[in-house]
Amino acid sequence: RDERMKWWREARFGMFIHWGDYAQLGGMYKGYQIGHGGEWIMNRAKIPVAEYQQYAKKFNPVKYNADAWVKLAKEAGMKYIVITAKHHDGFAMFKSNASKWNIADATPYGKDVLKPLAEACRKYGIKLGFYYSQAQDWNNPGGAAARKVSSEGWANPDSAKIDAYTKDHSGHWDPAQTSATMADYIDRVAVPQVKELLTNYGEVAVIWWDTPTNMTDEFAQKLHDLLKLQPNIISNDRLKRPNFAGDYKTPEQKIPNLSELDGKDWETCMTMNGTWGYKSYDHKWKTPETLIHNLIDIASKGGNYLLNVGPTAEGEFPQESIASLKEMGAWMKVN
Ligand code: FUL
Repeated sequence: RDERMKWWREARFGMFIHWGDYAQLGGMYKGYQIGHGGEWIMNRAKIPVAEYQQYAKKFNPVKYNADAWVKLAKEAGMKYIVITAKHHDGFAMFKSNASKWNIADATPYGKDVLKPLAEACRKYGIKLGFYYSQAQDWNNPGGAAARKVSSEGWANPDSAKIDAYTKDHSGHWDPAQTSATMADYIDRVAVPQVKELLTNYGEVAVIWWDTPTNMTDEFAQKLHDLLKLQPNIISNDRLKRPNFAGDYKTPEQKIPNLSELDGKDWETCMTMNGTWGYKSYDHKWKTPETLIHNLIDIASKGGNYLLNVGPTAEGEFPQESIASLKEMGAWMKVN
């Protein structure tokens, strides 16, 4: 394990990328600003499955340039990238034979976006990791849904009714979501997709699981067993608690105090503004000074900093993120 963790322990700084179909909504639904991260919009606004899937028909990120993204990460001093291969909305950012709900089959763009990213990472010597939402999946039937009430501030006349429904249907808001069991979903979607991710993109350095809603040890074991496809892969601690601790802990949006450190490896993931997935109206950007300060604080305590970028639906990083990453890179050069 020490051997596998070596590069990661030296890395200190990585890029998180939350990118998906939700970028098109930019946090807005029917004229309302929907609370929570932009990537949660389907859940927070309780958008029906058929309606949400219509957005993919317009998802066409023609400005996507993997080379430029990886080059910028490299220049900022980052050593690895973790991208959302599939977030909770179940939308695969790769060509998948397990579900048509993927960027190659469901959008006019019609191409896998992970392939060029994997190539660019190899070119620049950056390690590549995949975020995969193994439990929550709001579009592929049988996937779990964390129960959250409708977004505050959204004047949906049906909210009370929908919230009552989700309460009785373990978080789901559309009958289409419960037309299969979670066991079916694990066998037919999660397992084959993770297999695809660990087979079709060359070396995968990290798998970043998330939100183990309704996971069982049996489901977790099936996914964990696939890691043998990548002998050097490491994984975080979010597959299933407590029996699948993974290789490192993942404090979210916070930097642990010295007294909280227990000798285990850890990585703080953090947003640059207030959202993981793109939101057109979130301007709460941290200053480059704050970001550099955070990096120093984390590195001095022995952790890693996984700093997020939420690209637009056109496939571009927000200007503010680009500017901050450039400033961080300039600072790294002189220090
Ligand atoms: C959370 C997720 O629910 C968020 O959307 C985001 O991906 C964050 C890094 O992890 O638990």
